[in-house]
Amino acid sequence: MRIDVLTLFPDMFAGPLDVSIVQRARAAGLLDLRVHNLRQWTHDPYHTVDDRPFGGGPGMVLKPEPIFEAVEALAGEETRVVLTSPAGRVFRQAVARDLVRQEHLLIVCGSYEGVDERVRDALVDDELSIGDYILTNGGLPAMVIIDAVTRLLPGALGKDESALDESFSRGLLEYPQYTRPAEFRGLRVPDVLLSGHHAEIALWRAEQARRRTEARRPELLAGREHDDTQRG
Ligand code: JCQ
Repeated sequence: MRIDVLTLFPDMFAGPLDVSIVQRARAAGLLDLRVHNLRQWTHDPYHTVDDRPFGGGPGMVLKPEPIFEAVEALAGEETRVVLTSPAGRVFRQAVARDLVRQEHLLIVCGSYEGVDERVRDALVDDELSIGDYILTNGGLPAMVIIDAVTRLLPGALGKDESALDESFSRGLLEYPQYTRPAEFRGLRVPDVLLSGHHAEIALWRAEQARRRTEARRPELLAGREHDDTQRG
């Protein structure tokens, strides 16, 4: 899969995508990631990317011309163009599963300044939010999307990682996990996990996951009755 990113802050992308599973996927040729500075598609001496909003008001707006030129240079017939913004539909695991099917993603990083609406109208296939808060720019949302999508690429996870993933992807929060020692500073691991009774352990974990989900994210349980995508 190829992912291009269009950003005003390409330096942000060094680090998070150079480690762990994403780096391994890049090294293995599963992910071809290319980060581009939007200013590369300006033609004036100041490399202007924004301007004042028509109709007045505070702040600046990202100009359409550099974004149009960049998208036209980078996108092909099969490219899905994504804009990151708090006004988008919420990026969830189901959206990651959908995006990973694409041959090519082009992620346009929005900015707190806002983006000329003609970018949305003419270029953007999908406007995505990673949650209800305002960030300074779309770099972090882009990295979140890239991380979540990359680990779904066939071959990106090792055998153990994939197995773990399946057991956690049933629409519930995780059950509690413990490792050695069985007692640490007087805090004991639940007896059932030390018992060796696999059926009992599975039951205990299912119950813990359900209780924890009920307490912290009840809307996940409510949604599940009508949604068989998370159980298969
Ligand atoms: C993305 N959740 C928060 C901020 C406007 C028009 O585009 C904008 C983009 C941003 C940066 O992204 C976010 C965000 N998901 O703040 C304002």
